[in-house]
Amino acid sequence: MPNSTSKRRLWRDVRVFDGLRTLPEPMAVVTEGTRIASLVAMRDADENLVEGCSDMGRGGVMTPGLVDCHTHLVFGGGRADEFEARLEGASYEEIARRGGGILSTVRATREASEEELLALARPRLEALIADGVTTVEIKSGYGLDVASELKMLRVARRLGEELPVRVVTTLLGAHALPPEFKGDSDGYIDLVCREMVPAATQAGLADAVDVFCEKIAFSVAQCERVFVAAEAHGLPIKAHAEQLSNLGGTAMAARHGALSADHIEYLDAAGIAAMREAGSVAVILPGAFHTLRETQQPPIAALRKAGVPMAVATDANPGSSPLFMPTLMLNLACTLFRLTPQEALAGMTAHGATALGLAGQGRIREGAEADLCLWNVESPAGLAYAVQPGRLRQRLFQGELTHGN
Ligand code: DI6
Ligand code: FE
Repeated sequence: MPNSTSKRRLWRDVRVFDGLRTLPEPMAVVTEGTRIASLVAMRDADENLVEGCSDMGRGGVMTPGLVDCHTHLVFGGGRADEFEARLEGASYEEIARRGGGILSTVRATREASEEELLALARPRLEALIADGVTTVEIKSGYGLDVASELKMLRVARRLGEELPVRVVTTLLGAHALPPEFKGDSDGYIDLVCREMVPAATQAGLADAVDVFCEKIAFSVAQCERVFVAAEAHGLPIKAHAEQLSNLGGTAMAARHGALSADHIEYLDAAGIAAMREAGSVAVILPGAFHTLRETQQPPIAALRKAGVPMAVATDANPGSSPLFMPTLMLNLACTLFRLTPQEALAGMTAHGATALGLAGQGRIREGAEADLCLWNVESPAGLAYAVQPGRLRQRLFQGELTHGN
């Protein structure tokens, strides 16, 4: 009997979306241990390939495991009251200015214990996993003091230890101004730079550092100070930028070599040029656009023309995107922003991985990690076309079957 690390599995006659494009012919795919061992056209599959493989069946659409590169999955409390207030006409910014919004989640998150936050986040992450996610980024940003930010990051790390998914953590200390620093946002940025970034680094809890560059959050100059601190600690950076207005945060982040700029509805030509120059990924978040009933579209056609890779993510969070379904984001990215289904899928596989500093992952090719999904859909475009939970037939994480049989 081969042991589990050398076990060979064979899928026949699958349509493969390889992370960048749909392969033209039906394929045979073999995994061995934690890797993809072979990827060959069905008509070239011979006896040698099949030798010693367990038969995983035929048909279906295979994609890399989905990569959700932007989430805020760890939080306490809920914001249904804010949802209702927005439906009655209050704006996201007004609610934030009167101490609701992100700050209401901060209150609930500070009060919750690490165990409570873990118990709350676990089913959210299980929902993403059931919809095909094998890599997820999770941000802090609802603690806004050193102890509470570290508590959130520890929860994110524990989720990755307890569930079959790769978790990448991001310190988002500069998400909002906590009430105890009212009137002293520079003082809070001092705390982020001098205490939070060093503490998260020393504890090994942050894989990257993020900021919210916006009028209701932090200025370009303040965000730049956070990036300088991150660089001093060897951490990559990214930004929530140009979501509600154009401040130029994206161009500044790109000058610092940002992995990504996220939201970017208000991004201008100079920002796009800076991203192209830096090789930053544009992270498109249609769930927040939909939830906030925004009207300013991200500059998709210009990003496409400039060759800036576009990722698509859930932004799953209690305020602006309480939507915990990655394949819904594929649909919204196409319907709201006119991405092609292939672009949306690449955005949640290969380009999502690049946005996390994992360039080369989120692909199906020989030698790649066997993080795979097999779907009951007519074609790869079918994943974006219909919104229908339960289409995941099989899921492999690091070569292990975690869903289906
Ligand atoms: N932009 C977002 O979409 C999330 N954070 C941010 O800076 C929303 C966070 C929230 O409303 O709780
Ligand atoms: Fe976000």
